[in-house]
Amino acid sequence: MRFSSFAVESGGVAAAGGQGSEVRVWGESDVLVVSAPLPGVLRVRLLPEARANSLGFPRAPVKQSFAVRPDLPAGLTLNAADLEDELLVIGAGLSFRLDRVSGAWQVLTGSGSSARVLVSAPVWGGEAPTQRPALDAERFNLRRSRLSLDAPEGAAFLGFGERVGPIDKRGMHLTFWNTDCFPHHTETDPLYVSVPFTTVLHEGRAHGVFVDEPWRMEADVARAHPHELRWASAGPELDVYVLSGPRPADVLRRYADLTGYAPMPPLWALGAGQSRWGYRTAQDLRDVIQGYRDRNLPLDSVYVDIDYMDAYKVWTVQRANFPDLRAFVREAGAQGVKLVPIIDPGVKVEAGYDVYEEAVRGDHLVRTARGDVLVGEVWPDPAVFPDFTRPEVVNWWAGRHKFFADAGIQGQWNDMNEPACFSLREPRETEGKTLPYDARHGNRPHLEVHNAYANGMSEASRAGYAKFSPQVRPWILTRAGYAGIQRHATVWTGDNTATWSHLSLSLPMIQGLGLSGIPFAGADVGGFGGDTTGELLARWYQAAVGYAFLRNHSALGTADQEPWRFGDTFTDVIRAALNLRYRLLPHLYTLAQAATRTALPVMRPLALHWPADEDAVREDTQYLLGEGLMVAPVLRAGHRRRLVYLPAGRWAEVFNLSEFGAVHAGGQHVVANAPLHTLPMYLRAGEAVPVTEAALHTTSARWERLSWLVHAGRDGFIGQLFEDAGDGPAGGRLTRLVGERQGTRLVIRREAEGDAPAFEQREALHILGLSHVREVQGAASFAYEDGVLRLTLPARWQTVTLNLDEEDDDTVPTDALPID
Ligand code: MIG
Repeated sequence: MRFSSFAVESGGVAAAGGQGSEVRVWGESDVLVVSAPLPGVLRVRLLPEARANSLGFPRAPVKQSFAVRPDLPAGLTLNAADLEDELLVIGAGLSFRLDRVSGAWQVLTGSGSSARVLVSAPVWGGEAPTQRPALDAERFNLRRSRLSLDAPEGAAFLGFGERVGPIDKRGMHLTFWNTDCFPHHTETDPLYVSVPFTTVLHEGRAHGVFVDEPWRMEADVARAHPHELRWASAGPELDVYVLSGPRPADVLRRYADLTGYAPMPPLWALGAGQSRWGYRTAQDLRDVIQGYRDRNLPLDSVYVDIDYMDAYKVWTVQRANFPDLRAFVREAGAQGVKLVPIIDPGVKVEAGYDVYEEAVRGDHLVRTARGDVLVGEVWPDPAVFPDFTRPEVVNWWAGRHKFFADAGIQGQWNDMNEPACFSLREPRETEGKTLPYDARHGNRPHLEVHNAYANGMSEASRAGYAKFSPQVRPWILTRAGYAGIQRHATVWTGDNTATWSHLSLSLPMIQGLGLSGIPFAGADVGGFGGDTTGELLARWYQAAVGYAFLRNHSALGTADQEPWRFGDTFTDVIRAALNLRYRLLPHLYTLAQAATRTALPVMRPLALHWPADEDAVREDTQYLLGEGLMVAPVLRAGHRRRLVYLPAGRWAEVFNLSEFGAVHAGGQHVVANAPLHTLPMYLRAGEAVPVTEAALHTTSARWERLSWLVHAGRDGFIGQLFEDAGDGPAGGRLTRLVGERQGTRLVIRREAEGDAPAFEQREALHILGLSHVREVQGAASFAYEDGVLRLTLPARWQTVTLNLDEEDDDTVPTDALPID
């Protein structure tokens, strides 16, 4: 019998059965611990060979997680029952069944005849993934702990962090090892961000599996073995969380309940950014800002890459290039533009350089297996690496941010935090250009904490700005990350290339990050490596209208790719795309705020809202902004039309966020006409989306002019709007616009929670789908234009009532799953 003994523990007191917060099972050598951290979440710690591996057998060692939020409340109560050779544990709305003889286990939802198996591990441990053995797999025992889960026919596996490939990762072999690879290709794995969390869709229902191990891991997603999801970790255990659904949105919410929600970004971070590796001086940036303003192009931020530093020394500025950083930040600010500087982790070794001296004095650095400070080469050469896995080092680094905060900066770009290391003074075994497997972080090997390195660095940045500039919202951009990174930073997808395939790839990559609990993400617009073209750049800006993070960035030595570099035709198309973005900001900001409460990403894959529709689940060339606004950019050179998949419901073509076109029944593909200046969009019946006017930069998220684009369904419609100052402390007003059909009337109400605005909002409604309105009460004016009812509203309106003709019955009910 593999598991001969078990104990139910509550507050450290063990009993042989009954109730407690933890059920621990053990036998000759293995340990398994079940707990229920949150409703709908069961945690199963698997410790094979624990007797040989861990201190305190048959207890499980205390574990510090980089992913789980630090303020997680105490776990829920479990009930355990010993049924001969089977152990049954019930808690958190789930049940866990263990065959004590074989070690096979399952997690189920529901009970009796409605019970469904979510996760099934038919053998204890299981075989290692067989694909692509890593370098030195044997010597470092990279597949030390293993788990095989059933992968039922037809199930789709979403998420897993930052990955190439389609939305469904079934058929892929994935490695969790944050890697700086330039250039990456459409087959490269792994990339910069590792999140061992997947949402499994099966028969229209969702559940989640999260393996909280920062150790190097692999997952074989039904590739080598078509009906198994195999995990392997270089660490001594697998810490598995099973999250119940039934909707993908439930899984994401539970994952964020466990690992934390993203904080609210300032509004300017949703505006347009311009960057380039090659902007060197304050004058370069001044010219860029002027270039935008001269051409009436919206811009909210400029980025400055490594060349601003003095000899690549972090927390320094080369005086000749930036004579007065603070003055420049103020000057850019007067144009509505924020400055975001890059910071790398590598610290130059140089006697007398205060950052280096402090790091050495404070014992803040990563060491070699022998115990010396580890020295490598990055941009600074030689360079040493702060050990961001230790809280005191995070604290020290946070303190360094005073340097930028004092200059009036509130955003930061953290690069190279995989960590990247071009070469080592003393070569040792490793994987990719990073630190050696056996480097030391306190007493942990690099192999254990590599993936979590960026989390500590970004946590420090957020904490630093929060401390030194408490009046504004910090905004941090990171390249690398592990589960939980969403608490600290927005992710950009690193070094893509100026190719059409990378434009296409950006959509499943960003959506995959969203499905990995990271709602704020974006890709370099125009492509980082290689020379872009006017057409590619224009189409990229269109596709990026719904990126949560929109920034044009390119590599040193590539052709200039600011929006005006390819002639007026393309500049005009790009301006139109940027104007769309700025007009959509009320909606995007509302989605951003929703992300901080629901974990639903800004750019949503169709799979989130239509998990039972196979065409929707597999569609990765389109995305949703909210439940009902579909965006279908052109992703191919020369194309002027494209196929668009519309899920169930009725969808109206929307042009330029102001005109409606044909209405299509969903559940089919339609052809969109998309000449160069057009970004195809569709609004679903039952949805209302708030938009404003174009602007050259953001100011406040209290929109003085607001229009609702409404596609009325048979039952009416619903829309949401979040407003606040756009920066500073949290708090604001959430408004629901509700249109409700009551017999032959449609009553439109505005329901607001939170502070009332201290200004007069000028509001209008543009409603499609109501062609027979006879009479309107409560509006300032109304008129029909091409079948669209246009209403202007008096200040502080509350209700508008439309009297409809009986025969107005040409819409069908909405059938989207409600989310909030
Ligand atoms: O070794 O700072 O992904 O955005 O421009 C390259 C220079 C370092 C990689 C980043 C890229 C940035 C570049 N960096």
